[in-house]
Amino acid sequence: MKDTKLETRAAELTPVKTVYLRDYRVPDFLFDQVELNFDLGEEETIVKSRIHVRRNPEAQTGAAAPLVLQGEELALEAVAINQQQLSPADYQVTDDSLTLFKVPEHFELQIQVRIKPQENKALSGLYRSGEHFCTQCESQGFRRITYFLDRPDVLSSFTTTITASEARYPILLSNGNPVASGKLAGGRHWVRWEDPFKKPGYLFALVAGDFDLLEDQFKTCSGRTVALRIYVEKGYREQSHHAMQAVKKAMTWDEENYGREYDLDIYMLVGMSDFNMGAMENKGLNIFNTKTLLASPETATDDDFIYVESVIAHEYFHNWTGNRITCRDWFQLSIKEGLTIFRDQSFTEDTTAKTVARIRDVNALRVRQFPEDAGPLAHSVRPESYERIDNFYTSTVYNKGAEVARMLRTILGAQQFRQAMDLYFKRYDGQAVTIEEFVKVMEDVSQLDLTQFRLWYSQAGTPLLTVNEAYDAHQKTYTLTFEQTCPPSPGQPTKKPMFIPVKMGLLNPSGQELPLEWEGSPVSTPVKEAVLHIQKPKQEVVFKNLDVHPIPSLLRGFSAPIKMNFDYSDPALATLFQSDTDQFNRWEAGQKLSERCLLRLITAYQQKQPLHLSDEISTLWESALRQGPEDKFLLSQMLSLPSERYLAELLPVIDVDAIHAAREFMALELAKKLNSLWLQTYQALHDPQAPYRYTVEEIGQRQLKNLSLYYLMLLPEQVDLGLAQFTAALTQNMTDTIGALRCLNNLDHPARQLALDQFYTTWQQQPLIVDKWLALQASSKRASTLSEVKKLTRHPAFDLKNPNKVYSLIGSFAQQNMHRFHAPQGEGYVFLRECVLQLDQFNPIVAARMVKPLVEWRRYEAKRQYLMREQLELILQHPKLSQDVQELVTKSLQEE
Ligand code: B3K
Ligand code: ZN
Repeated sequence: MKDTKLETRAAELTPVKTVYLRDYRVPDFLFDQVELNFDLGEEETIVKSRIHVRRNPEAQTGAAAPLVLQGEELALEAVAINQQQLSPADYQVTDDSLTLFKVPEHFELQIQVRIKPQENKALSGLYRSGEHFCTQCESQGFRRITYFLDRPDVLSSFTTTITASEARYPILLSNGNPVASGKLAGGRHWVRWEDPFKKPGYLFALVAGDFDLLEDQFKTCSGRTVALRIYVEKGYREQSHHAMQAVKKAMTWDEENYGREYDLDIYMLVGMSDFNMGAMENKGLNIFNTKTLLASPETATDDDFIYVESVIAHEYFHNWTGNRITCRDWFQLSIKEGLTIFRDQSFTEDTTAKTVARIRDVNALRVRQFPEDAGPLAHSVRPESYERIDNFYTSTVYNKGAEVARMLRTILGAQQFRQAMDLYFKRYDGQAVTIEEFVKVMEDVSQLDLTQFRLWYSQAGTPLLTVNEAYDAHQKTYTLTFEQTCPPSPGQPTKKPMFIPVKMGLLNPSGQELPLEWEGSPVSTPVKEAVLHIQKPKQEVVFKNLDVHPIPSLLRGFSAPIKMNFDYSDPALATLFQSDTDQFNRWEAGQKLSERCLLRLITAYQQKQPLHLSDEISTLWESALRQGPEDKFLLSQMLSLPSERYLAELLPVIDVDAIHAAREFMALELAKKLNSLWLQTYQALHDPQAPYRYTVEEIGQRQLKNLSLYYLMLLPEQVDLGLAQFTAALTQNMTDTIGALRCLNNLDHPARQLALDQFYTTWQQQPLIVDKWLALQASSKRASTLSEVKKLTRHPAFDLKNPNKVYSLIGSFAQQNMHRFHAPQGEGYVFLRECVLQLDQFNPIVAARMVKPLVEWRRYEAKRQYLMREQLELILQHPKLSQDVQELVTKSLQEE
């Protein structure tokens, strides 16, 4: 179907320039040294820059090519070359550039601009957060500070001088080390910072204000002492101790696991309340959204504690994978993001609970990345083109990118992978590189041909691997046949077969591992676990000397980011659930069994049949609860049902009502069938007097306890139990407070409002806790949720200008609460469209993130498709639409 209306509208919109990977050219000029001077004022800020420029000897343009700098929202005051002021005839200024027509081979360029950080609500460039100044320059924020070659392959050393009122901004920070400071007339002062490491503009940072400071130090493996400083808003020092522990843990881990030592004498972390993303790895001066930095037992849950630790590790790890070695262009983003996510995931696996960490990462991949890879915005880990790079900080670039790095480790083995990483750091330190160069070190070290493996970077879509078995009792052979396909994605109608590493083992019917011997095995002696290299569209592997028909344990630890089909019998899954030595696959087998029950319930619901759950699962769960793994953290994962969003992925057409009804029914049945066991577990683990301690053991206990409470509170008689836990924990232990409030929140019972009110009254001064309060109400299963969310947008605690508030209220509703967001008459969609358009007027990055739930409209039934599409078209008709939102909406409406 040709959509002329859409085409007409697209023609009316601001023309968007598509950037292609194939158009990459080296920069025409290089900036060796950059001196910046900021004069911070209450109305406006003056930025002066002095840059040593030279023509790039490798430039593909001629010696007469002009110097074209990027710049947005800047008031140009003066430009000089070698101290000679230029006249307006010598240059041209547009909305997004400054072109200097005639420039020498080498010269000093001076520019002066005026900017208005106070009016910057896009939170990109230099802006205000409360009483502080702060920056966010990745990817293209530096051009909102001054005219610059704002691209990651132009690396310069920076000296930054900041001048401001001493009373209002006693602390003035930038990258590197402080080298000089002084006082000026009129109560002003200045500080100069020098960063000895060359960096692109996107890693520049400036922070100014009054802060609380937490200090510590770290002795590196070579014996140097690094000063650690955490700056937080006044009154939050006590909530930053966990972050300090995390920094030291991350620094040690990177030394031990990758041989990476910190390179500056100071490492600074700053918490900001207004921040579009989670955090930013600016050289030596990482800036964090407060939600990824602050945590104390009474204010943060176990999950928050783990999350804070992982984000701190992530930003720290960027110092080597991102800063010392950065990306050549934004298409290579995964070279720093995918790799660094893989590193922070490994850190969390090593420092908390290995299997649980893996389960959580796989769950996130399945519910976020898989739908993205199957939808209208699908792109490869290294995209071929973009309109707005901000739209490519995606789950594909980050999380699938991390899986690709993980597969390389699986294929090479831990030892060779480490050697390859060592070579990567040695070969490319101080450079801006490509994904190709990363793969090359893997090849050089392993001597493997990774040509086919490279498809993981260039081919979008989630491969589907169908596995069939045949046991020959006479020959004692067991044959597995692997067949792979990959669905088409935009711009990629046909796909090539991928290199899929399948880690696996075989169990006998009583759950013991069998020795593996097969033709083509790289080792001659039998092993218990193997990594098969699946590379052909159809491939057979024949295992020998097997006396019994084995149960295969496939794709252990989720060894490749794919979907896999194998027709297990229910008893085979039960055996894997009980006995597999791969803990991840134990969990996976249990999920598969639950998934089967849920799919049957969904069909029954759709056919208006009565819902029924057999005793199979509850029997299995009962024995797990009685004698399952000692690890309670893992057990709590094994006794959790697949999420609604996960189930949605399994259906050809998403039926939100059936999914919700089936899952609620099954949870309630499990609550009833195992009622006394849940209570027993709860009572055994609940001690309201016990102080909070952040240990893996105790996190596991709290998780299992709160899961038991969740099942118990599905039954009306247990309201008091939750209320009692809530009241006892309210000022002491946020994990238990939320554990109880999350359950109360779904009830049509006066206790709900009572608890929510008490929660707000107690914590209204703490913005991050108010965010929890908003998020909870937005994710309530109750029918009135949408009207409550609308009401909350007018609550004094809500602020559309603060991204955390937006993500908590609107994001939780539209992204987490499938059932209520997809209300049958489309009221949720109208609400989201209104929010997106309001947001888009001042913060396009956040607006574009919020529009995503509408983008996958094709996955729903005809009526919802129509209603969602209607809102997307209305968005497109708005007279002032950002390119960020425009790109996503247009792509989502394009013909398949
Ligand atoms: N590199 C930043 C993300 C910046 C996003 C720009 N739109 C945070 C991170 O991944 O560590
Ligand atoms: Zn990152």
